[in-house]
Amino acid sequence: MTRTTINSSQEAIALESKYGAHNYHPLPVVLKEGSGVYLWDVEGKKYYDFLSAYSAVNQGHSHPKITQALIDQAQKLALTSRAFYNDQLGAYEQKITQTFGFDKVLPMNTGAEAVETALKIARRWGYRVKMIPANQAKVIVCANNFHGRTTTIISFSSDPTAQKDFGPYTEGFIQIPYNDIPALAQALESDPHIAAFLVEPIQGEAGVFVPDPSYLAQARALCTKHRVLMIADEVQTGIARTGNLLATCGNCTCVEAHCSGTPEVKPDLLVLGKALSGGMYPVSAVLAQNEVMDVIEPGSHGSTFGGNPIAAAVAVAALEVVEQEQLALKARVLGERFRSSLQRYIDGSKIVRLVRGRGLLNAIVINDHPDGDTAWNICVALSHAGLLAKPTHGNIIRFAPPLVITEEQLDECIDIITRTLSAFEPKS
Ligand code: IF1
Repeated sequence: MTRTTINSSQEAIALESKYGAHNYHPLPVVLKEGSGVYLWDVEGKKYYDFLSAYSAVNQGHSHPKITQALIDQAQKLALTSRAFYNDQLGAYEQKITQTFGFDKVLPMNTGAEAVETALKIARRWGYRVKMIPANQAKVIVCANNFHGRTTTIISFSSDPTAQKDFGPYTEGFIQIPYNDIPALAQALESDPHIAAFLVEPIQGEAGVFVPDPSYLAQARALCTKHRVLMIADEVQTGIARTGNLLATCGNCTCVEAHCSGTPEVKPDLLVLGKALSGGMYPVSAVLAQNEVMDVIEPGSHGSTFGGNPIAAAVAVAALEVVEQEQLALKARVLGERFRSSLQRYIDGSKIVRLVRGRGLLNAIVINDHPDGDTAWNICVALSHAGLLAKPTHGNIIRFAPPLVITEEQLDECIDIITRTLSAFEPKS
């Protein structure tokens, strides 16, 4: 059978519609090439990428250093399974544990796998260290969370679209409101069998909800007080996206002298993914200190591709790019520029309610019903103007460019965004 070549966007869309599961509703843009902050579609139209594959491409599309690491390793040795050692994994494990300040890492592939891994480690720690009775371990989660799409993870989702008709659901989860310390305190006091608290430092999918400045530190203190493991899901907020190496930032060996992180917030389990590989390859990780990670013994967890030589080589290069190009500092400075520029527009706008975020993870809330289509129509108009973004929920548009964006490119994008928004303002 001959290999099909795509000659138009319409052809590509038709093939996906016919042969692909309809588990997404993409914007009608068919991308063919990417470099840095730019993407090109099949017809050669150029775009600024303001989604970064949901913060996986922090280092920019096809970063030369990361791409070269992939090519070099792929031409030597791609996969051995963990039945044997390989010459890349140990160096990567040393790099990532020293970068983020933990004793050990368990390498996986997708973010959801890493979240599942963290839940398994927390439960087993609960039984073997905290001495919770068998099968009684509970994990506290937040409403409006997003941690992936596996059956266990959607079991504690509050999004019907993600959860409905996928039952029966995994038990052992207590859901509390996000950014609500009294609710966390009450949940911790209500049940002696709680093993962990799973939290996103910023709720990305929910609409880039940034919690109160003291939330994570207070949650950390409560978890310590009740001997409950704090699991930070930094799959989307990690790797410099929010203006620090981590949004929790606890005691990592951040190279940024201007780190404004809150050092006292060091989770017991740190979950990373997405930009850990710069978007080049599925790489995720769970990091912990020995007294937690050592509940895992040979045969108790793993995956075919977890810790493979390509993932290891690519992740080392991706972390080096973050350090060498000071992407956390860039995200912090340019994020402040973005929000202050957008705020000046919002002060005179009738269709944009607010802008919020940290670093270069930001969102605007459109003055429309959550089920309205204004945000979608704005994103279609933005694509016509050469900028790609996508609504999260209904009336919220997330803006998350690669962190390698320059100040002048950002200013051009702010101009595109504000000009496009103004076309949707009611005619006074
Ligand atoms: C989709 C959302 C974002 C994540 C956090 C774990 C995972 C994700 C905080 C799982 C993944 C992705 C999944 C992707 C779209 C995107 C997403 F819209 F789904 F919710 F970013 F907000 N923790 N987020 O954000 O990582 O298994 O995907 O590698 O499923 O549509 P994964």
